[in-house]
Amino acid sequence: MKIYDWPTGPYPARVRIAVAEKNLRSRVRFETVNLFKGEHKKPDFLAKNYSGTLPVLELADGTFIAECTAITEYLDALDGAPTLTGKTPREKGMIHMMSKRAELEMLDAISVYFHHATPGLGPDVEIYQNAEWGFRQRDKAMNGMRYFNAVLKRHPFVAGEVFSMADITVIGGLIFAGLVKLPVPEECEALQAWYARMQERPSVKNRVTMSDPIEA
Ligand SMILES: N[C@@H](CCC(=O)N[C@@H](CS)C(=O)NCC(=O)O)C(=O)O
Repeated sequence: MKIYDWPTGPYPARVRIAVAEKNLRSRVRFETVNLFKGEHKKPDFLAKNYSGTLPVLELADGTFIAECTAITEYLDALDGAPTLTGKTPREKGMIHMMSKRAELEMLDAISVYFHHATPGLGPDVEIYQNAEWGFRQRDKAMNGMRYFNAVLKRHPFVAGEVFSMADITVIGGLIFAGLVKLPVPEECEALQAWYARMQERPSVKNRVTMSDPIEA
């Protein structure tokens, strides 16, 4: 399998963490697509992913799977023993909901802030910016952090009692928050304590360096 990737990107981080959690590193080859040069908006990349975003998984038969959630679901299903996306219908529903909520309320909102209210990927790539929209999304993301803080006061992981894709999505959000210097509000102690625990997981800690050496 090949993953089109940007090693330090918050969305690619989600898939890198999933690869590590599923012990799939030896079956994956990463290929860097330079976001700051706008390589993800060029026709040959758009032919792989219409949305022009990273990461994208390419299968041996030439199938392209974009969207972190879809890629994670694919990787998790490969060994017939899902650990990230739920085993029972209830777990699957809860994990998908909480992961989507983490995108809507935090990660994607921070992404909009980055692309609209900061220099983002630079003037050659950011051809339309709307700063007011960006700042609104920043405020939405801060409220999202307060929401996940409340969730994590009730149980140890984002979707309940076990680590899942929903945790990975919130981790992606906080990685992005760190990159754009949006601090987690001081009162969000449960979220901060959970994030400190998450950063101790080898899959999270080693997500950037895992790209070398290429083993497969
Ligand atoms: N919904 C997509 C979002 C992916 C995304 O926004 N990826 C970032 C990389 S960190 C990207 O490609 N940004 C470039 C851009 O939006 O121009 C997913 O879950 O995979």
